[in-house]
This record gives sequence, C-alpha cells and structure tokens, in this order.
Amino acid sequence: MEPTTRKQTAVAPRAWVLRRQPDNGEDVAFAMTATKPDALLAADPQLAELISAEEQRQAQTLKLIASENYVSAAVLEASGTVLTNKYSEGYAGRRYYEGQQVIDQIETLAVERAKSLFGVEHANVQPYSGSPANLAVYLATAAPGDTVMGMALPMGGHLTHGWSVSATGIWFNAVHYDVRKDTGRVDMDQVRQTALAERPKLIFCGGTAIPRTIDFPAFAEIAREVGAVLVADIAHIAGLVAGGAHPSPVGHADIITTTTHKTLRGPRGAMILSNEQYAKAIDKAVFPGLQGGPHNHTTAGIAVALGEAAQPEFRDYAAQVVANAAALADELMARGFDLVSGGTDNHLILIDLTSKGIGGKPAAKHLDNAGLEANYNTVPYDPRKPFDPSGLRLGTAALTSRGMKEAEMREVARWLDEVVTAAAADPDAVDATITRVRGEVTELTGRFATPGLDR
Ligand code: DSN
Repeated sequence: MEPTTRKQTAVAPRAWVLRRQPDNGEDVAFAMTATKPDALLAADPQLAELISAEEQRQAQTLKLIASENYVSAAVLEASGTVLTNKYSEGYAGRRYYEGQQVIDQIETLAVERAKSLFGVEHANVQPYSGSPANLAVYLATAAPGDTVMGMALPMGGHLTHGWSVSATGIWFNAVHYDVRKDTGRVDMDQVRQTALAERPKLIFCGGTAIPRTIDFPAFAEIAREVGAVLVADIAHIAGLVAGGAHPSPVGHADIITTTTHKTLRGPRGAMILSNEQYAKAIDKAVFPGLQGGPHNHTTAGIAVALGEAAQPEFRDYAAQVVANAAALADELMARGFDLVSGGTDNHLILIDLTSKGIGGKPAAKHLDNAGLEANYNTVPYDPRKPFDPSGLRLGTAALTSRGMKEAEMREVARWLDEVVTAAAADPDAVDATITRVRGEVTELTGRFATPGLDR
C-alpha cells in the first residue's frame, strides 16, 4: 500500500507507522515525527505506534483544555535528549556528582532566562511540576500546623493551596476565600476579613479555573497587613504575564510559582521565582528538602521555551490567546451559555451548563467524541459533585499556538453549542451531530499545522 499522510509535512518523515483504523479496518500510514523515530520504531514498534497515534489524535483534535498547549519542535527536541542520562543533585557549581561541565551551563542558562523574562532576582527551575513547587514553598516558609490561606478549590483554586484532600490541607491549618455568588469574582473584602481573622502565615493567589485578572497589588496589601508571605501561583497565566497580556505579580508577591507547560508553552515542569530574600530557603526546600536530581532534559526544554517567550512574536501570541478567548466567550454567550463571571480576561472560560440541562461530564465526553477536547469542572457554589459537576472549562492557548484566530473561535463555539444542545435534547440521538461536527473539525484541523509535529 502506498503510504498516505494525514497531511503534507514540510520535511520528509523519517519513519512510517501503519495503523489499522477501527471504523473501516483500513491500514493508514502516518509519519513518526519524534526525535530519532527510526530507533524507537525498530526497538519498540508497539510503543512507537502508540506515540504516533497520539500525535495523530493531537493533530486532529481541537485542544481546548485550558492547562495544555503544543510545544515547539525545538522544545520537543531539547526535552528528548541524552540529558536524561545525567544525575545532578545540587545546583550549578555545587553538585554531588561529577561530570556537570555541560549540565551546569544548561541549568544556568534556564535560570538566567527565567530571571530576565520575568524580571526577578532568583529562579529555581528544578521543581518537577506545579504541586512539588508549591510544596517547596510551604517547606521554605511555614511549619506543619501553621495557618495558610488560598482560594477554595471549587471556586477555582488549586489542591495545593490547602484543599482538604491534599497534603497541604492535611498538614496545615488551611482556610479559604471564595468568589462572590453574584459576580463570580474574588471578593477582596472577604479575603481581607478572613486574613485578619485567621492571620495566615502564607496567602496563595491564583488557581486553575479563574477567568478574571488577578489583583496582585490588592492581595499584596492584605498580606502586608497581616504579615503573611504572598505566593502568586501563576501556572495558568505565566505565558500571558511573560507576553504582557496579564499584569505581573513581580513587585507584589513575595514568591511566584508556575508550571512551565501551560500558556508558557514549555515542557512539563515548574519554576519558583523570588527575590534574594527567599532564594536560599527555596533552593534548600527543593533540594534536598523535597526532590532528588533535577530532570535535566526538562531543564533544557524549559530554557528553550523561555528563550522563545522572550521573542517579540510571543507578545503577539499572548495577546491573540486573550483575543481568542474573548471571541469564544462572546459567541458562547450569544448562543445562550452562562459563563462564570460573565466572560473572561485571560485564556480561560468556565461555562455553567445548568441552564443547558446537561452536566459537565457528559458534555465533555460528547465533545471529545466530536473532536473538541475540554474538561468538566466544578463551578462556584456547584450543587453537583466534583466528579459530575455543572461546569466545562475551556482555554485558547493551544488553538492559538496552531495559528487559529477569532473566526475559528466562532466555529468552535458553534460546534460546542450544536453538540451540547443535541446531547441535552436526546443523548441517544446525538451521534449524527457528533459525526457531522467531527468531520468539520477534521477539515479545520487539517488546515492548521500542529507545532512540534508538522516539520
Ligand atoms: N491540572 C492543572 C489544570 O488543569 O489546571 C492544575 O494542576
């Protein structure tokens, strides 16, 4: 059989994988584009095929998960290198193993790029991901039993901001603030009252489902008033901050934590940024406090992503992410969807599906079948359970990385409306709508390259 690709690639692929299509039993060949694909294909065709299938799935799906993105081919390459072979406990110039001549330079490059991009005095690029980064902050600044404060998880916060099922909620006396029921926005008066009453040692701002601008100066004022350390968890918005599309917490928060793989568009990892005052305590908390050797291949990928985020084009990208979210939000509202807080200021949209007569979980499943990948989510004051909540969370960072703009966002809103409306009307009759939308989505995704895959 003559191989046919899902789309033309600029560079000839180095390997092919045949995959039997479940729907028609036909073998379709598509390109392996990972680094050294021939080696993987030869050594482990089963795994090579699975990776290839995931590449194809990512290329043909509209990735609307607010915490995901597509890294560039350069980030992907740097992340899949011999750097994974090396142990490097410690920090540049102070390691516990020999052979760090190159690793020290790589980590220093990542650190310097992080400092310069965000304008901070200190950066630790070793945390394995966002949760360990936040844990390191607790270890550096608080003791078990201390009072800590963060946004409640069902209001848009994060597990590691002291939620009950997280180690941070078990080991610390965690108190929470909410969003207002009528506005869906953080009530800074409530934050202040709770802080004054509870006197937390740490205050977290930021979270995972916040569609509105975070008021860092207001949080800083409250933290100063009660003598708390303010931690800005900017995991979701780091790329927007770097690209000038969201105000920066620098100069307001004492410590900033972020993952590197959301709007910042790097590999899966994290960073802790601070001024010199906290540098030593943070470094000690990350290693030897919590972690062993850093993942050097990830550090290299982070360095590449930080270099990309420092380019002028990244500012355009960040602005377009926000413009796309606004366009998507407007079209959804025009179609009768209720958005928490009535819209968005950033990359993220939280839909309350209650008025549409369908839960977030079945909606997300039907949408995934139609090629629109999102996640179900609680909405503030959700009467339903977290595993079957009322909300659907969307984000525009990934689609914007594919070059999609406002016109495509309006198409996305239309498809979302069509699938949700059909599913709410009759879940047993939704298949025809899903099949049609899936076809239209495939046509759209075929017109937009997938960063990191089409090369
Ligand atoms: N899992 C991340 C998110 O989706 O926002 C948070 O940790």
